Amino acid sequence: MSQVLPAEGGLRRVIGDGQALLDGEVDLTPEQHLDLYRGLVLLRTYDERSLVYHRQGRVGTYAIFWNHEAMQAGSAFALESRDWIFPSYRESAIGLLRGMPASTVLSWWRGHPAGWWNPEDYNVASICVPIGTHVPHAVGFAWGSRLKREDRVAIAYFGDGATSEGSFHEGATFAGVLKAPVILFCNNNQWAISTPVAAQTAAPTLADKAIGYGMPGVRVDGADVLAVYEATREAVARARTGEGPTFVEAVTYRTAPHATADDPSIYIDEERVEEEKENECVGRYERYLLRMGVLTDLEAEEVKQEALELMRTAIAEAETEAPADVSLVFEHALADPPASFADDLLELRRILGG
Ligand SMILES: Cc1ncc(C[n+]2csc(CCOP(=O)(O)OP(=O)(O)O)c2C)c(N)n1
Ligand SMILES: [Mg+2]
Repeated sequence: MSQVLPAEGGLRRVIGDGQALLDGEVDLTPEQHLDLYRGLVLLRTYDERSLVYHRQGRVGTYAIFWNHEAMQAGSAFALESRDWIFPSYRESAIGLLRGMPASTVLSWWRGHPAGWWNPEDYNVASICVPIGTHVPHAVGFAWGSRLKREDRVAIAYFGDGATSEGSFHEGATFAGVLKAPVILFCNNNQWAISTPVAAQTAAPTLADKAIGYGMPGVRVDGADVLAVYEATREAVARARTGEGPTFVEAVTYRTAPHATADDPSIYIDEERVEEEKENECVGRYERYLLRMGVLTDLEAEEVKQEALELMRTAIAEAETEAPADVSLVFEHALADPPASFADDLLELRRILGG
């Protein structure tokens, strides 16, 4: 039986602090806990190594997701492999949880065509960079799957800022009206680059928006992987039984810059960042598993070393890809390219010195 504890500020919580705040339990076997932990560590390692690779000039601009791993791993763990994931740039590496090679994701951030995958290979849609435009895609996909009686659920990941976008509103409206089997998963890290969540809505919480679309809104502690898992599992069950969509608001505080090109020191609350780092999601779950006797320090170290090795191999693989020819930019832009593209390509080759 699962046991989800009510938490301060109306956020669902399962993991305690090893002291006064008691641990809850979820309905997972020790093996499942370890699988979830491996996924969490894999995402963390991907993220930390990517920042280093960026500083070394080996990947381009990169959207850091440090301390967002619990939202991603916890929610994805509640899905079946036939369910579809619609990620934003913040969930760029979520495909790793579906067996996508890390070199593919690294190639994406290197701007190389090897970074594109066939969504049907992993049931993971392309990474969406425009804010919120994938919400209607996920809803349409989920509705279509239902019409085809495929028993697939879709999940769309987006940020707090995305809830101000028209496409979020359109997608959520359709989802509610059509009872689409979809989960609208909002990563509320409280910032849209330098715009605080208070500037996105006058509603007390983002979950409050759900009622206007006729769907339940759930709020969870986004750094508590088990609370995220539980909340998403319930949403998945609702979707599968035809009850329709759920809006999940997973709350954290962004501890890293928006992306590698951002300097948050001029707008962010540094004290709050430090607090959040102290309580970051991988350490929290690790300590929980140690308390439960499901994990040992030695096993934790092995999991981390495996993930590091995987990343070392992946970056080496990504770097052995032959450089892509710039003509690809033009060839795949339009089905019927204008004649001027030929001149543009020549000009680009001249600029690049090719
Ligand atoms: C349609 C659109 N408008 C503006 C941008 C520029 N932009 C990139 S990230 C971002 C902030 C998004 O914040 P949020 O939705 O909270 O997601 P987070 O980055 O915090 O995960 C903006 C405005 C964009 N990518 N797409
Ligand atoms: Mg945000």
